[in-house]
Amino acid sequence: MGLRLYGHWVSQPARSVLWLLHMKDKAIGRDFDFHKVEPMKGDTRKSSFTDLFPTARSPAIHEPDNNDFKLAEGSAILQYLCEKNNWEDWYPSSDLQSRARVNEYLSSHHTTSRRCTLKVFHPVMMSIMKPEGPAVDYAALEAVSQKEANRFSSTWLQNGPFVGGFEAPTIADLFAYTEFAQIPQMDIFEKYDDDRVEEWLARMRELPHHDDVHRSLFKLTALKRKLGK
Ligand SMILES: N[C@@H](CCC(=O)N[C@@H](CS)C(=O)NCC(=O)O)C(=O)O
Repeated sequence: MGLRLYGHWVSQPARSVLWLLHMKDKAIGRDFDFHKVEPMKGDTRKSSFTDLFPTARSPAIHEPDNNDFKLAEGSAILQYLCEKNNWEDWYPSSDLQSRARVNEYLSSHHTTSRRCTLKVFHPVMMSIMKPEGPAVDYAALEAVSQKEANRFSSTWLQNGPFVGGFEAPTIADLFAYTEFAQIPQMDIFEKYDDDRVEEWLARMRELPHHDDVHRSLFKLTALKRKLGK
């Protein structure tokens, strides 16, 4: 088996990678091995993981038959898979500047859109895992999310239907979507104030395999409802 992917379906960057693989008709067990790691249970800090991936973060890939190649970081993995397989529909190469525009988003993602997970998703996740803990301040989480979405809209959705002004989605959209979409998907609030963000989310939901790759998140939302969180 050529490719091993380490990750978890609730992880945003792992979902983005899994979504791309599914849309390229790559199936678990046939085209790649999926190794489930649970960061919340400390799996990414175990030596069995860090010996392979010193960054101690999933998603990560390993190609034992390809110079024993190992790579972490969701955006680097998306770029690598597209370049390796010539998936130019997801990572445009028609001109240098288009690809640079996608790279620009991917670089900015970690200090912008990723806040949706670090500042919003994580506290909600903790409240599900430790239901006896302090109540979540949903109004504060909504304020953070709306601010981040407004910034995303004015920076990336100004010039066209997809991130960076493209007419079709790229790996930048796959990477951004899992951050912004999870918040309404988890009932943290109903919708974004910014219409461009809502329209973009709706376009992305139409992509093949959307529901397949989000199934674990839907289950988590069902658990959150059951706990009254
Ligand atoms: N910059 C990384 C972030 C990856 C990341 O935050 N992974 C989480 C799971 S979603 C993780 O492995 N956390 C382990 C830990 O914090 O110990 C990427 O985009 O792939």
